Amino acid sequence: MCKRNFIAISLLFLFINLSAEDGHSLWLRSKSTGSVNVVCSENSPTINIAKQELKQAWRGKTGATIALTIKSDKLIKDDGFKLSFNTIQANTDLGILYGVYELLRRQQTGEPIRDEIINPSYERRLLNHWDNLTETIERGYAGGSIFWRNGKDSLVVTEEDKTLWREYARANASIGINGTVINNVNASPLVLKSEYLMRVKAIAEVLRPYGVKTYLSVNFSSPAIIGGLSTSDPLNAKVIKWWRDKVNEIYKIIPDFGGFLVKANSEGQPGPQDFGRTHADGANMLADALKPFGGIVMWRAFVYSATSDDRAKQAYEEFMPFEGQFRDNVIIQIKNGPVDFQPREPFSPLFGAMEKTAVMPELQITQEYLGHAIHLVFLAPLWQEFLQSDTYQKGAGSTVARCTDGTLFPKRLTAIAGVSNIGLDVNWCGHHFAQANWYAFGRLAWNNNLSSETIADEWLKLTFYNYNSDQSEPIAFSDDWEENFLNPVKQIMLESREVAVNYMMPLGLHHIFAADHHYGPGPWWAPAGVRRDWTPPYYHQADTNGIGFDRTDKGSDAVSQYHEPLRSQFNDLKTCPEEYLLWFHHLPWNYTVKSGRTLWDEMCYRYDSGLQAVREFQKTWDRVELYVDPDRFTHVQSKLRRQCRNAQVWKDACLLYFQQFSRKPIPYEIDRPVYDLKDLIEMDMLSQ
Ligand code: BDP
Repeated sequence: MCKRNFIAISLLFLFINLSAEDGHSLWLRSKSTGSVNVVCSENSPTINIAKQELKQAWRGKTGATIALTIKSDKLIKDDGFKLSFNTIQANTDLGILYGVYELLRRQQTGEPIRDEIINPSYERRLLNHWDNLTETIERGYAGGSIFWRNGKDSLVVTEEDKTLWREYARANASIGINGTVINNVNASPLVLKSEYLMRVKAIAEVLRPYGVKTYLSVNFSSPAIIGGLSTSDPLNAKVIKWWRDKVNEIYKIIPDFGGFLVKANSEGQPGPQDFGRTHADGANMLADALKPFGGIVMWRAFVYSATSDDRAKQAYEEFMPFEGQFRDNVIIQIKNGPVDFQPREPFSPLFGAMEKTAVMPELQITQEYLGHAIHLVFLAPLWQEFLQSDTYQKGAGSTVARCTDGTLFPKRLTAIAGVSNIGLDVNWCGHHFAQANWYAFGRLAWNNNLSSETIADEWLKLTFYNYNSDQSEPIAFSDDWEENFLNPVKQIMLESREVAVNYMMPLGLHHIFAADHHYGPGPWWAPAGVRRDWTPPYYHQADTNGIGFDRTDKGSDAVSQYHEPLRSQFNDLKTCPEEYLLWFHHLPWNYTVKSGRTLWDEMCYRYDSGLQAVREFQKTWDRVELYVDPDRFTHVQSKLRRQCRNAQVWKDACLLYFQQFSRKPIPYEIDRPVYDLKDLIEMDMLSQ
């Protein structure tokens, strides 16, 4: 930093209130800088929130007038709205609220406000909470559940509960999320018992004014487990009646209930196959019960069996035979990749396959496979890569986004889900930067064409800009702030996913974690008795001849599940994108990659470059100290230190392990490993 800048920053530091922030306010930190007159003839809980938000965070001209108008316009869809300088028009109250949040965001980020109609990409934009009824969260890294408590009074609803749920609903509404599944997909049947439903009702009441609908994950065996029936066979008349009655009971207390999410016949969960029935039988039975009330079924396609030759092929094989057999209020919920939320996967071939059945993407916001709440990994680039992948379903340009958002199939139900990273931690997500992933999911669900850069830019401005203590800082961001904070930190965010891929599993490697924690490396991990498809050697297939999973037409032939020209592109080594090389091919260690290096050398370089990049992130972060309040600064600094140590472990573990097969030296210009493989294996050092 030059001396002039240093003085400027020091002065800035004196005048700006950098008081400690705990992150609880998320991206909603701004307070109004003046008064605004809101003209609106309507009154409803949602409209009242809209008015209040305008008054609370208005940063436009003092004394300006803004009209909120509910008037239908056929160009305004669903929850969309028309924004102009002094009016927000929408078809619904919720559309008005979304318009208000958009206007306020633009005032805060300095984005221009002009006449524009803004419609959401997806009709249903949902979070999925993997929260257990006992307060723990499956794959949750930010404390306990915000919805469920453990112990004696666990079903008593307190004022603190309601405050938290209200803050949660507000944050979701501010980014366009309009639904939430409040319990784990590995669902306890108890949630459907009347006493639990009363808590669900209380949650739904708090979320309702913010336009966030409540949904539940259900256990397919509920009729037998809590209903006392002898079976849960979906074609059995008593079972059908049990579900109908249960659905009636739910809608009586929650009239706008959203519907059910179901994980069936997957990882030990019960499902229709237990009774010789199909996914379509199971989903349709529930759909029929929900239909009269407008409810939907989100039926997950995350299925795989222990005996298959290739887990990546199974969802497609199991679901394609039922194409067109599902009711129109059923939507098949598919994870972005064919295996399981890995740092990088090609898109699941089920996108772009179904013509007559609605399908929806499931993304994972919680960083199960991307460093939990410890690593700074901004996920928008991963999701953007997925949404913009071309499936070629209806020729070139049939991106996943267009196949799922109603563009290519206009009459289908549209939805998108993100597995939440929210918990009881004060900052909600465990890592301040993990909030950016919640934010990014909402923004992409609203507009699946937004760029990662735009999202990062918005989020950083909203989350880190320091307002004067009297909140009077003008809208324009100082050059100095942009140059010294915004741009370098945005760069960290935008690079972070690729960097994580490099230090964890570059070149198409996947699922090489030790054990079930899905945190640290364990390419060797294969204890006796563990399902083969739950062990890394199943995925990397390393031996002295080479490494990688052969999914070409000479191997498992997973490539054939993709449309041409993708099938041939992935199948042919010359055209297979390098980032998917070892996903689709088993290659010799001395295979020459695009850089001209051997595969082994390239792996070494990639692992090392991932580690070096985290070191650079640390330097960049240390340089921005003057722009961040001390609490958030040191919190992130400490997480980055840990991420760096972890990246070192990843690099050493993977290179030293694979070196046993490659039998080649690590290129001498690369920093040497600092750990011994033996210690890494014995200690499972990163078992988070
Ligand atoms: C895997 C998780 C597991 C989930 C499962 C799912 O490890 O905890 O239950 O996905 O999505 O990624 O059902």
